Amino acid sequence: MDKNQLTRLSKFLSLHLRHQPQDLGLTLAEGGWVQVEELLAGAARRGVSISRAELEQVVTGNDKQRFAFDETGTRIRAQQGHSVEVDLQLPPASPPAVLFHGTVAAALPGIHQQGLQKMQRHHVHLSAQEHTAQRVGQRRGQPILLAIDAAAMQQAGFVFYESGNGVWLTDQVPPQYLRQL
Ligand code: HQG
Repeated sequence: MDKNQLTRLSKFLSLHLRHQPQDLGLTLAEGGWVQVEELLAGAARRGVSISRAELEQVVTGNDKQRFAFDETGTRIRAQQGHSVEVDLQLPPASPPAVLFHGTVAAALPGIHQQGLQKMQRHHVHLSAQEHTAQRVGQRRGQPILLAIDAAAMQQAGFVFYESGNGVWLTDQVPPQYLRQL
């Protein structure tokens, strides 16, 4: 597959493994998993023919490691970013002292007032690296970087999770833990 085909397939998988599994006749099991065979059959019914080899290429070649197989290789899931109700069963983890979030100016009034909220997703998404947060912000325009005092949050009892692809997740970030860079 060339790069465009990979991107198209990655978007197709994101749509169905995070947001609309029912469109392919799928239900996400605990942990967000679906049977690979059911996924491929569901896609085929919609006229999207995907081979096992192509699926493996998307999983391993994905720039953000968005998807993962289970240890047996028979199930697949999105590592984060779901909008459907799903418990990813991630264990709480200890974050780096400072985390980053990339956003845009239009979001700042709301963020100053309510802190970072999860919006349509299950968690607020944070990055350990500034440049990653920069890229996330850039999706929406001129990026604005926020630093999060994760150490203070953890001390105050907020719980963090690390997704399989290194995104830090938490329920919310109140304004007092945010600083604009
Ligand atoms: C903003 C992509 C107003 C927040 C990326 C963001 C990431 C508020 C937007 C992942 C707010 C939500 C997540 C408040 C937060 N008032 N605006 N109180 N609180 N916001 O897409 O972090 O390609 O749900 O700043 O690379 O941008 O999907 O979150 O601008 O890793 O794998 O509301 O999605 O990954 O937007 O991105 P999103 P995000 P994938």
